[in-house]
Amino acid sequence: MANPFYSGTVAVIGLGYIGLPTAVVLASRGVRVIGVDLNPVTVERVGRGEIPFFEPDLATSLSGAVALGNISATMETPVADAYIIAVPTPITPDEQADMSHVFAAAAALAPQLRPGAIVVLESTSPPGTTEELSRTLAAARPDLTFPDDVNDSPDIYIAHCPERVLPGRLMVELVENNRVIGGLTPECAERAAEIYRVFCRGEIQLSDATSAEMAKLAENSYRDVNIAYANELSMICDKLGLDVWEIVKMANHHPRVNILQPGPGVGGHCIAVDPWFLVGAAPEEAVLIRTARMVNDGKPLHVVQQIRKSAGRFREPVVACLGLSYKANVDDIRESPAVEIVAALAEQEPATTILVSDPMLSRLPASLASFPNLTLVKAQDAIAAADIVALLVDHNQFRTLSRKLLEGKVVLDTRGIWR
Ligand code: SAJ
Repeated sequence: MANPFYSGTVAVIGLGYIGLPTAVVLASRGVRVIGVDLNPVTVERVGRGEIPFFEPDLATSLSGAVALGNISATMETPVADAYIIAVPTPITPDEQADMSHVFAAAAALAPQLRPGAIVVLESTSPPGTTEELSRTLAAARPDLTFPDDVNDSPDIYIAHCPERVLPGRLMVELVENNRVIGGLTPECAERAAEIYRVFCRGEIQLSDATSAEMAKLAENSYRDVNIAYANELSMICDKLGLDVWEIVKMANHHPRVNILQPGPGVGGHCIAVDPWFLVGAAPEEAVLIRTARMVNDGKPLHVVQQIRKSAGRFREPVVACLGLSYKANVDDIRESPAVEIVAALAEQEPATTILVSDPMLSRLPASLASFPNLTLVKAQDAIAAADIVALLVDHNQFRTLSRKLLEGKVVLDTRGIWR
């Protein structure tokens, strides 16, 4: 049955962590969705109704949408009534926003645009990107009119709708979270909102595109700065021989204090990346944001030093490193501090045996596979053989491990779950 709120066809460009769940949630509500991805394996798997990565509830929703016949996948950008661009926006090695995927998607969709189409950019982007996207599309299609100061009823409508969903809770948060939709004109925001009203039960706030871009960056930078504060406290406490977890717990009893949890560093494709877009947009002003990034980026090295210090007392040390993903209960290793720690340790301590365990992963990531002193094993086996146990990710399986296994071991619990 077609959706009563939106009857058009939506092409979702990029079938990754955000694009695929968005495509699925639209399709399962009766919208005809065409998923587009450059990766033939992803296209083939999605077409068959198989998820290319793990996310709770995604598999059942995808197979339901495929069974309804509402979702298909292709490598070619099709003609559609609406386009949602959800491609990666990483940073370059010198921390500049890499917008090449967004503009490659724009180049592929430009020839397909028909009057009345809506283009929504979901990818997290530096302020001004949606305006630039519009100018790029306008240059490619001089036969069409685009939204600008003089044209408030253009052929093409363009908006930015940043995603806000938390990996691990994507399918719930996609539906329940509030959203910001920033249009290049108010009419653009309203047109884009028609699509999101299909599945979003949260409040939809309408704004302009650059403010929406900025709001998203402000959210993730807020989180990064607050985690940096917790991480800095943990390094101060290490130096002073204090238990940071106890300190944070006590401090959080104050009615206006809510310190986040220290960890081995900040990973993932969002919080470890997006604040750099603000630093790039205003390098002289973004002092706190840049410093927070550096504190969080420095934390894995601090953990490596702690492990090496403990290893110094053993002749042939065996270290168990528990967890590789960037956070608990996901299989995503992008920007993972745990991977960085394990790689640095393997490189700096070639005589140390490193046993790695992660219940979310069936094999070592490519960046770790070539170290001769590193093996992926079950957690119990890693702990049993280890002198030192470094807990890097707070997966549920590690929380429930018997503490008896840890007796007689040097334990470095970077997540504070075994206290
Ligand atoms: N972390 C800590 N201590 C904490 C909380 C998190 O060390 O107290 C670490 C995690 O272990 C992880 C990193 O920070 O390495 C980020 O994890 P996260 O769960 O805080 O966030 P992400 O990156 O999974 O998702 C974030 C979310 N943004 C905010 O919470 C402001 C999500 O809503 C966004 O949609 C997502 O970024 C994104 O795609 O931008």
